[in-house]
Amino acid sequence: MNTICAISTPPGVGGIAVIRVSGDSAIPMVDCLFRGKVSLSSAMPNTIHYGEIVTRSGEVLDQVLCSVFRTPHSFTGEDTVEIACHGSLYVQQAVLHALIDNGCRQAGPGEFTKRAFLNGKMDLTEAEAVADLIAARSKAEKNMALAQLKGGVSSELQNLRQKLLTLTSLLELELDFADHEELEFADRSELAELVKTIDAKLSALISSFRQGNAVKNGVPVAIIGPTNAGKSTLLNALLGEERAIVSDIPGTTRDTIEDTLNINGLHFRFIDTAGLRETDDTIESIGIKRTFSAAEKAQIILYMCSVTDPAPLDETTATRWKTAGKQVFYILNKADLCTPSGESGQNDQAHAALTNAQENNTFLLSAKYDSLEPLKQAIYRAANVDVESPSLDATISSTRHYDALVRAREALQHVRQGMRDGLSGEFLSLDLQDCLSAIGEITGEITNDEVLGNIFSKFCIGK
Ligand SMILES: Nc1nc2c(ncn2[C@@H]2O[C@H](COP(=O)(O)OP(=O)(O)OP(=O)(O)O)[C@@H](O)[C@H]2O)c(=O)[nH]1
Ligand SMILES: [Mg+2]
Repeated sequence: MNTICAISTPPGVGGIAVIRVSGDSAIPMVDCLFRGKVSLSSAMPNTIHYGEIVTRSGEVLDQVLCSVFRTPHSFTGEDTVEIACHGSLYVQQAVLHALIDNGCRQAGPGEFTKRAFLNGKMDLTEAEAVADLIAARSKAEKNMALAQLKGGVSSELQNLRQKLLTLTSLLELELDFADHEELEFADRSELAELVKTIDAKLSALISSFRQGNAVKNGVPVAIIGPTNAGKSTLLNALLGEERAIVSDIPGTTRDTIEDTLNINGLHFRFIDTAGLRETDDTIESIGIKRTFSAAEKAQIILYMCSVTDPAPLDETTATRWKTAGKQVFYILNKADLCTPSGESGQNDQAHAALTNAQENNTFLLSAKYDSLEPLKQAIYRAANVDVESPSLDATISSTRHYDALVRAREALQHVRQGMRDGLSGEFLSLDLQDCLSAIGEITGEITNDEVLGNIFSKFCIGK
């Protein structure tokens, strides 16, 4: 059964619901159930028609609007009807059943988008962008998915592909004239330049993954420090809710606690952790191990201690985090307990020491009483993602793309090495083919059922 149908709006009651039907018989199948001024079979493409849906047994199910699209000018590239009915659960299900009784098949997850891909309406990166757009929770995610849907990533890859094809054809031309050694179509230094350019492009795409991944999954920010510093208080204040238990008993937080926050249209994952201290308690020790593991995974670390008990971060750890490319902020909490300057030499000294050592990355604040807006803005800047930036247009955010690009670059490295070793064009073009096919996997020029099944099974039904 080639004509598929599904409820495309979210499950549940709503103002309206949309049921999508696509395939060779989509228009006549809906037409059998439709009573309106004109029959849908004679309707012009891209028109909307008011009428009733009536079952074969004569039950009027609803008053609806049917949008009619004809191949190839529809999302799937096939004849399509979208039925907008009232969003009652009964009506939605009854219309769906009436369509199935009429010979339609219930669509699987992502089947409409899969058809759009198979019918050449979009390449695989654009099809994946549809799922990303549906899942977008922040402006940055939306911008990135929309750019990919509009072909931002595809066009970068097409450019690369074109360059690789030029390179391959130059080498192959040389092979054709292998007997005439005096003919040099593929000037080695020009080729080397071209390979260098392609390599730079591949590297740029590969390194955009860090940013793309952060946008898609949320930038991880770990709150770390000694017990009782006020880490859980900070998490709650940032989120504006009592997410973590706060108490003056050291060691209150035993496990990592994670929640998300949108700052300026970018998604952040804040992770509160078990306070650091020497302990014999087995469970607390496990919690502290998790604290270090959260630090390893974080992109930004908020190292927090209290002015009443300053405990600067040890140099070795600070260096390790920074070397790993993490942004570290030092937060001296409970500023409300700071005595006026001069009266409490200990507090002032601690603050001065931290400030001098850590330059602008130190905040003296009260998680309990102060506005955290300056800290939030500093965290946003540290993420180094400009939500409005056009650089998001060609940003890789999918592990599948990243993996294929790394393979493409590896193949290209072999070409570079081969050229340095003076290998013949024959061998070089084998590696070039590997590079081309890795890129072809991303856009879907080279694919198989397993890969497609894997991609589209993650979609929702109705898309
Ligand atoms: N005066 C003052 N007290 C604070 C401030 N922030 C936190 N506290 C208090 O400090 C105590 C410890 O706070 P928590 O947020 O539980 O500290 P924590 O770092 O999560 O502690 P552990 O989970 O044990 O590692 C609580 O009594 C808080 O009310 C602050 O800015 N000013
Ligand atoms: Mg805590």
